[in-house]
Amino acid sequence: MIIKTRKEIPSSEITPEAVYRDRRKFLKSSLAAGIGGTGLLSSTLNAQTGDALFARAPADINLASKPDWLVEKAAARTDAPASGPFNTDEELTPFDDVSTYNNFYEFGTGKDDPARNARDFSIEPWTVKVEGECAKPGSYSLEDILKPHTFEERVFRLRCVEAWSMVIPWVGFSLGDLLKRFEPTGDANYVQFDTLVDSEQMPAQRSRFATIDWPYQEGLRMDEAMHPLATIATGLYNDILPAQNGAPLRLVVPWKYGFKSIKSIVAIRFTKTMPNNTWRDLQASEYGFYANVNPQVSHPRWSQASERRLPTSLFMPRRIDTMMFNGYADEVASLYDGMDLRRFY
Ligand SMILES: Nc1nc2c(c(=O)[nH]1)N[C@H]1C(S)=C(S)[C@@H](COP(=O)(O)O)O[C@H]1N2
Ligand SMILES: [Mo]
Repeated sequence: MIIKTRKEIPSSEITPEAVYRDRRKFLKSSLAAGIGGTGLLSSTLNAQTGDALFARAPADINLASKPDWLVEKAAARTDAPASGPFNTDEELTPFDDVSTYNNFYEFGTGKDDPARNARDFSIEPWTVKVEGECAKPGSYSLEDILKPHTFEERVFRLRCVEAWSMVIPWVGFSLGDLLKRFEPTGDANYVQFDTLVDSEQMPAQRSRFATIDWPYQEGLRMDEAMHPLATIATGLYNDILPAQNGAPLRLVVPWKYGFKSIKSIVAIRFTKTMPNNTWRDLQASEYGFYANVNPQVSHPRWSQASERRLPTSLFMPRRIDTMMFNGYADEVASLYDGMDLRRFY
């Protein structure tokens, strides 16, 4: 394998991830360590060698247009704290993988469907409806929702129930800080979220074979939603979210399986009783409401004891042990004191 020097890399091949790493000044010795190195990142190598083995669709911020104010806000985000649960020293998953290996069934069920089918996704205008048990329901513009909040970088592990995982540098803020603004009442025991329904833009919503009853929905218990780790993500890698990752705003609940982290949110609903969530609705015996990452509770069809840390290849399977609550047990385990986590999966 020929490793080119950086000088030879055409600027078109410098990935957002490369720019990010330069900016953060932690471009490690990944180039030099490339041959047989354990810290080798396939897509970084791909960008630097053109190695066809790992070729994927070109990664970009797929969007019809990007609101300037949001781009500026994402770029101005404060750095993640050096240590603690809002950061990790694990290797970041390259931007190319984060933005081309996706689950976003509205754009198709294949992992590369969202990156391909969401290219012209429009987030202007964007409205979020706030409903249910709160003092300030209403229809809010994206600016109303996001402008009051300071954006921070938060580097979290994302563990899909399918047993793959990534490490993603999100841009965002705590969900609780947003929810407080709507003044939930004493009857707000849960909060539910809906994804956009727009069959013009989301091809799988026009499919006669779609099994999901749109909108995609998710929910959290109120104390989970108010936990500081529960995050509204508005970007990743210093920029706004690519459409395929849930632009313009999505949930990121790092201690739960990825399906809880609902994308492209258009409704927030405070409820008294446990709300519907899409995957439980589809197959309640396999997917629950809580969906806490738990290596001891197997999915009926596979073990959850370990995971593939992307990017992987034949030569680099990168299988690692899955951690209780995805490694966030110190922060969140107390939310579930006295609960049987086998029963409430
Ligand atoms: N609206 C919507 N949100 C969604 C999904 C989806 O299909 N539709 N997939 C979920 C699943 S299963 C995972 S693992 C994560 C993946 O997020 P990512 O593609 O940004 O990595 O999004 C979650 N949010
Ligand atoms: Mo997932």
